[in-house]
Amino acid sequence: MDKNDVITEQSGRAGVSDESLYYSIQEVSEKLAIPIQKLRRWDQDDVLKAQRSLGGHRRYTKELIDRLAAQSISPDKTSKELATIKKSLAEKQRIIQLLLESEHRYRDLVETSHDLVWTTDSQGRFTYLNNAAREIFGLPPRDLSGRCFFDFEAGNAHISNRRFLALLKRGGEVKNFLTHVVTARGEDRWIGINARVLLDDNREMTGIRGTARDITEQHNTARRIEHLAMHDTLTDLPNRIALQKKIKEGIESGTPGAVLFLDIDHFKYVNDNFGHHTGDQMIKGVGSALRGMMRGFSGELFRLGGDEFAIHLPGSLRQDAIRVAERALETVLHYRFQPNGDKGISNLSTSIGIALYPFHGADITGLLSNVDIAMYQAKEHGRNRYVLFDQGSDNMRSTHKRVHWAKKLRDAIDDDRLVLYSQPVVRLTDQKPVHHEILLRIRDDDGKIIMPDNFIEIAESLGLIRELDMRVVEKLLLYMHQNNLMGKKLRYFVNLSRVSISDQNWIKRFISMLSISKADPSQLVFEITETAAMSEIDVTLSFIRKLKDMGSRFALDDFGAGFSSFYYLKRFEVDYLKIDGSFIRDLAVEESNQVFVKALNDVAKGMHKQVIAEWVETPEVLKLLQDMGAQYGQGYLFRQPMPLDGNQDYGLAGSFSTA
Ligand code: G
Ligand code: G
Ligand code: MN
Repeated sequence: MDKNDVITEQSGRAGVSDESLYYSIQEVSEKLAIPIQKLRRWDQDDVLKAQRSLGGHRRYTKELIDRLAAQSISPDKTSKELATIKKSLAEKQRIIQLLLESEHRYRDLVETSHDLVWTTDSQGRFTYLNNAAREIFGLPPRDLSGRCFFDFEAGNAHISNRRFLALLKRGGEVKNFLTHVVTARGEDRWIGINARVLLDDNREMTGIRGTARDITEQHNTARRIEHLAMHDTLTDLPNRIALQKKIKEGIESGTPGAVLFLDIDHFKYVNDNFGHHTGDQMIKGVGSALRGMMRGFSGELFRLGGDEFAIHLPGSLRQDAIRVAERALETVLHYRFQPNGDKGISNLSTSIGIALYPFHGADITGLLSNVDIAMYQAKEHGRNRYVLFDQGSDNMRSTHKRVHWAKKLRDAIDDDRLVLYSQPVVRLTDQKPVHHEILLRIRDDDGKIIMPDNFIEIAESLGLIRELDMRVVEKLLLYMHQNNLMGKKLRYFVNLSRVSISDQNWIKRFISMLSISKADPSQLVFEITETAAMSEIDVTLSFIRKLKDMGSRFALDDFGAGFSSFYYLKRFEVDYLKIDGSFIRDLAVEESNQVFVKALNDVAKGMHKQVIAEWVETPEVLKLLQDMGAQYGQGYLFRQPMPLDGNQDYGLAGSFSTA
């Protein structure tokens, strides 16, 4: 090897540049009387570090080795004592070298770190900062000495900074503390700080040391995601989730507050007649009008979806809430909407419900459902008004019930939780099931079966019965199809509400549904209650005629419960009369009922209508009916209503209990 090879270590430190200044490991071993093996280990362990030649051989500076050799004693005079000295010397050497190296490494790391490394005195004034200070404070480290974090705090960051100091003093250490600073150049920075208190021997605080990192980007991303989750994209107003969060905070704060629900009146009209885009524009417009209005109040506006807005007034009572509601009514009333070039849609109005917490609900669900109810009341009372929730009002209660059921029924329809039950209609002579009546039930969220007397009336008043009736027939047809029951002699009796059969649109849909289904309409018998049929005779008659033309049959349900039925009986052209159960159940003990039922049966026969006696519960009643010559019966004696699906066995053994 050329003795003048110039070698530079990769690290950049000077390597062996002139071989004449170095000893080889053999030479050192001789001079210091230390085995080569040991020298190698010392080198590895940084006890006595060698440099390297181009060929990779260890080289030791002559100067150092000579100095060491001069201090050491020749090998033949080696005593234990001397060995100890040598050892301690080597140890010292090792420590010095380690310190040098680690200091070096440490400096490198600190100076080039993207993280800010800082120390302060006991007053929090910077005593050291690395170069990252430029990024975080916009100033070089030297310009920052003597200053402190608080000099750069942004907005209300001083509040959190006080907390930071308190935490630090209490715990001695703080990790990932988030604070907001403004750089010397005026830029926003979010920084995360780790800090540790420095103590002297007396455990007095001498300063603080720590790191800090610019996390502006992560912070902004997190905030953007949070914003998206908490805001409505159309209006950029906070959304329902945000409202719930705020109300929760309000309730938990222990101070009362108010929540307003605003629902634009007849928004559906705008949407249907001008298109969804225009609808959206209008929502945006109303939203910004309301937002403008809210500048005069200390509260927050939310968009819940569709045409629904909400206002949260933390710390407000009834008076404030009413004032805001009145202003909101005016604002919407005066708002003029101009869909691109079209003439403005004026006369917008809104209905507002108000509820106060904790008075009208101390939990979110209760409170929101009460605001909802108050809003529905405002609609019912003619719109363009506000209604304050009132626990004691009957109106409110009935609205509550309606809102509750409206939701429940819609959910049941959407989730397909309508369950069909069936009860056989038997021939009384031999009690053989010949037909079936379909009876609707709803499976509740928790699996419980809800009986129709809980919901039919409400479904009628909400108009939802139309959907229920339609679904029941659809489900029945599907069942008949899947079980190969189409084209059989079996007839299914289905109850239809007068609300359904007096709606021309519904009739159209119903007939088209029947035609598409390829069902044989003659397998269907529609039951209409006597009273219902009477209330709108013309409508009922036209419906009956249409379906009879298709082959379906009709039954007059609950017959006898109404009046003047005989007179109309002829005109109705129904095929069956179902004698109201209240006359049948006690037939054996109520003689007057026997007379009545006998008369009904005779008249019906004379008119060529078939009679079905409802609620046959005992063998005595059965016997009486047989004696009268009544044809059909239905009742618990034969079988209780059972789920249609588990119904293949038409026998009488009814182990089901449904009532
Ligand atoms: O099923 P019972 O099982 O409790 O029925 C109670 C009432 O509910 C009956 O008067 C019946 O007419 C009505 N009803 C049951 N199912 C339906 C249905 O599918 N549609 C309508 N409109 N009424 C039904
Ligand atoms: O549609 P209509 O109102 O006819 O419905 C018949 C109702 O009578 C259903 O609620 C059904 O569950 C119920 N029912 C059927 N058989 C009997 C019975 O024998 N006794 C009594 N009390 N109710 C019955
Ligand atoms: Mn019925």
